[in-house]
Amino acid sequence: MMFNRFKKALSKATELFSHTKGACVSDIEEILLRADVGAKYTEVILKKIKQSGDLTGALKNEIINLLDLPKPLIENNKPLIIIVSGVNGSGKTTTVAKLANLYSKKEKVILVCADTYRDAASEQLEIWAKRAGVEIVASQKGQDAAAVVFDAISKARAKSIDTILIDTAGRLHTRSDLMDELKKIRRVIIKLKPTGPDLNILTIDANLGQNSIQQARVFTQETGVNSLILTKFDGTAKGGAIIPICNELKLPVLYLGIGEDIEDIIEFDPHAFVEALFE
Ligand SMILES: Nc1nc2c(ncn2[C@@H]2O[C@H](COP(=O)(O)OP(=O)(O)OP(=O)(O)O)[C@@H](O)[C@H]2O)c(=O)[nH]1
Ligand SMILES: [Mg+2]
Repeated sequence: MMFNRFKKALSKATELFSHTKGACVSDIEEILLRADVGAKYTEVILKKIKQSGDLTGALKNEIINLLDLPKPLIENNKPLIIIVSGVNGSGKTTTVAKLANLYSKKEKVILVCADTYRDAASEQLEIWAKRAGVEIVASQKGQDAAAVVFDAISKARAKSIDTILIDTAGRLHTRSDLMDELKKIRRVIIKLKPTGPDLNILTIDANLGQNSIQQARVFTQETGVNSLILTKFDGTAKGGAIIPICNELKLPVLYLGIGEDIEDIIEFDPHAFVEALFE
């Protein structure tokens, strides 16, 4: 079931990788480059597999190795705090909604609207919250986002919430005032929970491929991002960029967004991913 959903969502990338069967090294090189694996990691992979008698098998193993990065350790120190940031339109709101829906099957979750820039950001999140059947801490446009987060965490503690999911406003990594806002939100979280946000997730639109690395690096360095979710994976042929993205940033991919609906998210597992890719 999970495998089939994976296969369907990866169909564009799979189309490319299915041609690796029986291919020679130079064919594989072309496929990797077309999938946006990039020159550096294509070379790394080819070097490793060149001498192998089973090129496809070696290729699969090498890709798994490159994607298998350690996930953040989560201590059982409730409430779990998850914050999602990223550039405009990268899929933050859809992603927090999907996570709320997923986690609420097992625990008590609240959504927090710390996007105080966009018109009707709270209303948009409210609609998702209803679909997921979870509560929301709303906010007003122009409010201090860090103050919203402070209140939300205090409220969540009073209500013994298990997991707090914080949606933030879209921002370009070059806008230092907006990056400062994210830093302030993080400081507020650390004040209430000294270990900081348990998951500090950056959403990346998979269609950007390798172009996303520079902006992701700035988010990571400035705001302590500790994991990634690649969104819109369903529509991209550049899926191979997942290799340079997580290796350059040294960050694990936790989930893939594979559609616009609330259920369209899949936990990332390098083995299942590679099996689906080569189907
Ligand atoms: N196909 C597809 N579309 C997605 C996915 N995730 C989000 N989208 C679409 O991408 C668009 C932007 O999604 P949002 O969740 O609003 O993005 P955002 O990062 O919150 O946007 P801002 O708050 O404006 O920065 C919407 O049209 C979503 O339906 C995905 O995994 N697959
Ligand atoms: Mg949003």
